[in-house]
Amino acid sequence: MASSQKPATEKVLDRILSIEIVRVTERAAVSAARLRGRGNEKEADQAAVDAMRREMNKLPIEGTIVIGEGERDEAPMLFIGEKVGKKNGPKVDIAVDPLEGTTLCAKNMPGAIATMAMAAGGTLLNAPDVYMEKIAIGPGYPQGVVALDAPAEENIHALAKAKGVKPEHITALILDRPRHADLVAAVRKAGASVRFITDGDVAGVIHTADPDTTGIDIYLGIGGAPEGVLAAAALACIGGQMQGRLVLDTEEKRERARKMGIKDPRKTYGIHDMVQGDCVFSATGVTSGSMLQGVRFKKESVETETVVMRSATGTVRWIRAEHRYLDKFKLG
Ligand code: VTB
Repeated sequence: MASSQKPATEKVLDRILSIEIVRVTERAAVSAARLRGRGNEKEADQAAVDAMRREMNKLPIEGTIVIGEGERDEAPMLFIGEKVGKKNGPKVDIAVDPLEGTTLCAKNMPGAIATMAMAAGGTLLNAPDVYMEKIAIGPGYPQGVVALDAPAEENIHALAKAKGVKPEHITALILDRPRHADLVAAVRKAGASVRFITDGDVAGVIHTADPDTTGIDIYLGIGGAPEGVLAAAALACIGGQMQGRLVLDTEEKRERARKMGIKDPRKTYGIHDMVQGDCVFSATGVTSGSMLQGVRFKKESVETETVVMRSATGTVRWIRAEHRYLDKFKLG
């Protein structure tokens, strides 16, 4: 579609938000980074939430949190349904993970990020905080070359064939969890290599977009649904394929999903089922990882690194910021 034909919301989203959103994840990352390595996941998360909310409320948007820190009564801030922004701009849906990898931050291990995505109002999947089965690969493959419901061996072989390599040259990224024992065995049986992560599957999925740099060809396994929607927003910007399915294995979870408008609890979501409209995605490093450098506190400045992406153009910007007027990071 030519840009002149795009709906008004898209243009407004494009114009104001791709830099504004960077400020939001930068602030959250700096606040969390102050609490790196202190062993207190909750406190670090709360600091990121508070900072993110403060910044978000300065944006000229009429925002609704659709992926947040929990459902209303259990989360004091950035809960699902919370309205954010100055309420003088476009209606947008917002997905946040103010501190993705709270454990990584509390232990000062690689890969904690502050992340969010914003899309035209009513276009992001409203998912409860449950698990999601996920499969993702980068751009450049025929549509449907891998599938969530295909056996792992079949997916590895199909991917290897499409890439023009032997399965030995395929690497799968998987969360290191006991629930993945069979999956890991199947991937290895197919001849592929497994790289584990302890947390952080938003970045994990994004790694598939650039296998030459990351060494990751495919992401497989069960992680958080909120992280799944955020990862889908990133892939909506940079390309690739992803499928996800909510794990709604109890009546209570199915009821929560129903209340959010999910009619088919077994639905397989593609990227554009999770992110239907124009979107922007931003992530700032908290601790240094394979995707982003963490926050650096220097004597007179604070350095952050952020990746920000826009689906309208597929532009990916890496923003290394040196912040000198540090008052902005103070509370209040
Ligand atoms: C993943 C990972 C997150 O949760 O989504 C994971 O990306 C899934 O939950 O960083 P379990 O830890 O229960 O397996 C995190 O580890 C934390 O939100």
